[in-house]
Amino acid sequence: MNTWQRHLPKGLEASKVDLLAGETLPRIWVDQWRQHPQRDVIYDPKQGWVKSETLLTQSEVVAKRLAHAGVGPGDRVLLSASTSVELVTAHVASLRLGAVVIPTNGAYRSEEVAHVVSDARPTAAIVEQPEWQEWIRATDPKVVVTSPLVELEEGPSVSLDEAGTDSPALIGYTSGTTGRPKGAVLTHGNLLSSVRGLEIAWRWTSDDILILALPLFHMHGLGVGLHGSLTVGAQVVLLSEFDVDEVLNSINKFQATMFFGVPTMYGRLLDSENVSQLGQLRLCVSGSAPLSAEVHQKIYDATGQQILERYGMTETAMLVSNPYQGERRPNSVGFPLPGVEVRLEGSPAEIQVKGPNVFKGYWERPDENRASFDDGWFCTGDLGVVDSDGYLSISGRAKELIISGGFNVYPKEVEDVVSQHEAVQECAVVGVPDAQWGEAVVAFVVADREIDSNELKNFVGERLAHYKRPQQTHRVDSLPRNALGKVQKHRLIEEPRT
Ligand code: MLC
Ligand code: AMP
Repeated sequence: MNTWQRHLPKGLEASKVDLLAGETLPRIWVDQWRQHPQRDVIYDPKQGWVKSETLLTQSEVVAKRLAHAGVGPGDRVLLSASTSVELVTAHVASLRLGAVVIPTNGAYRSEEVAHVVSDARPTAAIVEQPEWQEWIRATDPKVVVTSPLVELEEGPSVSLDEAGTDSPALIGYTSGTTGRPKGAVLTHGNLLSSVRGLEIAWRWTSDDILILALPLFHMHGLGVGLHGSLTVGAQVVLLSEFDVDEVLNSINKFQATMFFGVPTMYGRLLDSENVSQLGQLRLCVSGSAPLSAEVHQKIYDATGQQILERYGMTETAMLVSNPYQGERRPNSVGFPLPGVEVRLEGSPAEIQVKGPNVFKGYWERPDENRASFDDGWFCTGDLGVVDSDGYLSISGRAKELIISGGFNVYPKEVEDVVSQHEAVQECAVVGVPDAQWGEAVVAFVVADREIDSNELKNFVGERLAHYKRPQQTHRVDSLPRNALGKVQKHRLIEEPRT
């Protein structure tokens, strides 16, 4: 047994558990719903509790409509809407059809949407915002565009739940050095094995009730919160957005047992006089960005709750977690989850991973795929250290990435937009430590004239999602470069400015 997994309960060591039992998520969900048709599964903010039998029949209806509109196994379906049971139903229906879901952040602007559409070539798009319908049709008039209610004509019965473990299930767009987001293709097996690993590690059972205020278009809310709850047969209370009072009131109202959040959420919860409500939960998980030791301690002092920090990625789903039983160490992400192998390679040491949860590659990006794997190990771009007790800490990043409030911002993508500003000659975008967001996006510009922070914020906000806007803009005479002409971003951050 891998010593890194010694915190698993006896008999549940990874080697003894089939992480792919049940083969695909939708098959497992449908089996459970058939067995317990009257069970309340999802609490929807507008409709209240929704039963298994409703999810079963509604997902079949939506699947028939999508199939009639031309969606078949392997076809892509772009999905973007605020949290609701309709969104969940559309997601489940697409997966049951064997289609590949592209969960997409509703904050994206037209160019970001157009990029995803032209790159992934979806057959259908289920989107909430009216302007998205225009943006998608303008990019590709062939795409069938509909609202989250999927009010399309219903066709005859179709084969459902036939996708296999290796069939693609999800494409998660994530950016990189090129600045143009690329799609990480995750199979049913990738998603299932990750959830099974969490089930074991976090003792997740059908008795659990999760308060879910994370958006359902990223791995944390979708691949962990929603998929995990549905797979273990637990209940999930969906909140349409993150609101401190609503989260804390919901804990009591629903007798909840779990809450998952990003560090910014825990920081905001701490400001409430009712934060002690968190103490009633059996498990609070933090991930997607580093949780400061200070917030970890303050939450413990105020609630008695020791937050369990874990580490994951779009490309790999969940990788490493602090133990459920045992010390949950601040500034550490803990031990590899069942089935996950981790190695530290090079100097400074990069975290590289293998396992049934790790994706096979990016959508139609052979060059990036070659560069992302080292002898079968996926190179995360995160730097790590392991202490003498085997706890892994993320010590930095080899990749250029800013994480603001749990959302990823790739400097290159923002730089490409800032450079389009008529007064900007050159620019560099960096992340600086920020009490609320963890890191804040800051732009340094060489410009013909003074550019005020709001001007650049608005300029970028018209072209990119709101969280990618630079919070501050600094005008500089020149950008510091090394002998090879590469911008030395660390010097921009370190040098004092007026
Ligand atoms: C909102 N704003 C942000 C922001 N979120 N700015 C920077 N970074 C962010 N993340 C801005 C808004 O544009 C607005 O600007 C102002 O903040 C106030 O907005 P708000 O209404 O208070 O924000 P709110 O909607 O409450 O959003 C905060 C948040 C949200 C923390 C709830 O950012 C969020 O849901 N984060 C979670 C992201 C997530 O799910 N990550 C998982 C990735 S998966 P203005 O100028 O208009 O005032 C992954 C893998 C893994 O990473 O391991 O999990
Ligand atoms: P994403 O591409 O949105 O899936 O973001 C994945 C990245 O988030 C990882 O590569 C890490 O850099 C970061 N991340 C996730 N969880 C943690 C954590 N607990 N601590 C620090 N960074 C994290």
